[in-house]
Amino acid sequence: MKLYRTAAGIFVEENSKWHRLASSDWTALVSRDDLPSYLSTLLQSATVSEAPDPKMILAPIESGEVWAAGVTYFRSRTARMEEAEAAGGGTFYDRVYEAPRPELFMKATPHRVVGPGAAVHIRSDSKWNVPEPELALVVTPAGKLIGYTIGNDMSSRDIEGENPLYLPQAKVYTRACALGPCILVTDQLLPPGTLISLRISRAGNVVFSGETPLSQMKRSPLSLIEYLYRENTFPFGAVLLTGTGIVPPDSFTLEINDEVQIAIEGIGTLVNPVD
Ligand code: DO4
Ligand code: MG
Repeated sequence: MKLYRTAAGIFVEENSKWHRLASSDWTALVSRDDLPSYLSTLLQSATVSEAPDPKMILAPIESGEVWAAGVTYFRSRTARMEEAEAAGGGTFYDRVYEAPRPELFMKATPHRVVGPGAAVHIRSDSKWNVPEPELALVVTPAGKLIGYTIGNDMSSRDIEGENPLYLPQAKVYTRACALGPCILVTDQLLPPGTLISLRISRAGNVVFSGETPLSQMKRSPLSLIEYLYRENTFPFGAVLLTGTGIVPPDSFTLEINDEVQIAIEGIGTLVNPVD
């Protein structure tokens, strides 16, 4: 079951049939611990509607916060160790990869997030930028996992590599995060073989592509949620990005007008231009 937030209301897609919900209160819906069963019950008596116009689809967040985990894949650990070596920060990443406590950072508030088709941004004071394709967990105020979406954790690698203390500037700025296109509503874990793939196109040509199965992630979604909710409250819930396992080579940087396409099996594809 997939839940879409759109400019024309909230839609559910199940088995290629679309239903428009009577409620337009997105935050109340994604705050429900029983969302999977609640929607199943609603759909039993819901009438079928037209599919929403894809241009109307919005990011699946209205209130709340986006957080992110880092260095949860070996590929990210190695890329970070290389980029921070000259600054003396090389061993931090190795240590956090091995440590029980994960790296967690605040990524975005809703006004910094874009939805499908809207442009993600590269900082004008950075020369080395990459998208990070990540599985995103949708978590209720009570800390319950109720679904998944796709996240792009846009990152300025030269800024974070210059000094690990610059991480918030490398990660948090206007339009540094894309989410969407929907929430796959389920409280089940995804199969470990689920593939995350990234394709970056420039003037119609693919300039980078890569993929990783979820099984390469070192930490479990539930342990990341447990750490995030320790000593922390989320009155409107949280979206938690789970880290990247796909990093383009060091010679690659995003350019204005590139197109970033991230697909996760079972959820869909998130496409954003870059400006
Ligand atoms: O500490 C750097 C950030 C790591 C990150 O965002 C990732 O691994 O996805
Ligand atoms: Mg990341």
